[in-house]
Amino acid sequence: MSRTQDIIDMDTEFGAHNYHPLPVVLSRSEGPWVWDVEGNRYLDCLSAYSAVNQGHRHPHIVKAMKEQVDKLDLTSRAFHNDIMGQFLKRLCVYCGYEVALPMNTGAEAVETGIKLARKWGYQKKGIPRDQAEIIVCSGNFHGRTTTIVGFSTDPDACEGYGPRTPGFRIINYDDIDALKEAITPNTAAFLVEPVQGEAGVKVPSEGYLREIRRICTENNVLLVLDEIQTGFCRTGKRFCFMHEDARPDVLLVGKALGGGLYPVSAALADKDKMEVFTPGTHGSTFGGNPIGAAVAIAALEVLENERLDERAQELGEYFLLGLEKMGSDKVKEIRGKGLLIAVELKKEAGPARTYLEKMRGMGILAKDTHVQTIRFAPPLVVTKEEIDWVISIISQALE
Ligand code: IF1
Repeated sequence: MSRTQDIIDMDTEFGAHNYHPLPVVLSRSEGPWVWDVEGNRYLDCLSAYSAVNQGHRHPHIVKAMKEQVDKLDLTSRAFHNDIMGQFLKRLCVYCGYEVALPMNTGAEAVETGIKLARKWGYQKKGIPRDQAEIIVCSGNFHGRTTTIVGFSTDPDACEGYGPRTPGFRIINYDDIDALKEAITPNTAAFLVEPVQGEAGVKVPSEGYLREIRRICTENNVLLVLDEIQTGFCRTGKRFCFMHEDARPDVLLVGKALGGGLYPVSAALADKDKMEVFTPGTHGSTFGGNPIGAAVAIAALEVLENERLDERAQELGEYFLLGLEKMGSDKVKEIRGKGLLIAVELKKEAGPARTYLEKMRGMGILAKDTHVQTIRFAPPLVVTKEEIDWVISIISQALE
């Protein structure tokens, strides 16, 4: 039995079977690269779903984490600690908001956005008690809590977890008229992803974000943008909403805020909205903890110092152009924004997973979504030469 198979067997025996990973066992990482237990090297084209935008084990973030570990660990929010404030200030400045509420996972940031929107709806908009509605989109992915999967349209994510939390109304994505029609006097918020990641990197029509911003303002509805996957430079700007000047009332962030080293998430808003939270009305044991705060400060510093927004923009265009030049007859559509890219295969090409297995054999790790689509989202520190190489492998795999 190989070492790889032994480890996979142990995962399979002792772990719940809620995933079906490629049969590769990773044991080391650096920058855009990862290595398996047999010593094979792969270019990571998933970046842990954009949680590793800064590259694996970025030395600046690792250093900050190690220094913090030697000073102060968890204190809880019952007391102040000497680093959370610096983290929140830095995050607010980076994102352009007055206040942030720190949590840990993306789903918790989304739950925070939902609670904020409902409470704002009752206190500020005057929606009658327990009548608040939040509009969401079909094909959404916002996390896996019971409430969040309750407004999912993906059977894998939501089947068997009913009853669904009431108060959500589902409309088509990228459909302005549907939004206008769905708004009622009881609508507190529109919760949406600026690019739908899990739905297969669905990039909405040009002007969509600008238009939803305008409609929400016009109707006194909060725009809550889930930038957990698209944020922190992935799409070529600090945040995807910046492509269309569509600053949301509530911005939800996670993933790359922890630089791949620690789960850190947050909801950001201005004071007039965030003030609906008062002591005891929301929180978490680990949100704002010193280790996470130190990691997040360093993660933000890397994004700024290395201008990863500009880099994602430039390399994203380069990657897309290279894929288009490849001209494979198996490809139905190539789409993306910045370094969040998808190659959708024609039905007759068979499932994407077959090609992913081939690419793995040639040194690239990527992930399919919805059977027919391969997603490419390498760390933003990847080089042009590495992208050239990735394209040559994709091209060979599709032959
Ligand atoms: C899994 C998908 C990606 C997210 C957006 C909130 C969350 C996510 C836009 C929740 C999380 C992850 C979760 C991960 C797979 C992955 C994913 F395929 F499931 F949809 F990235 F595309 N909003 N996405 O993308 O954040 O609570 O996980 O920190 O296996 O569930 P979380």
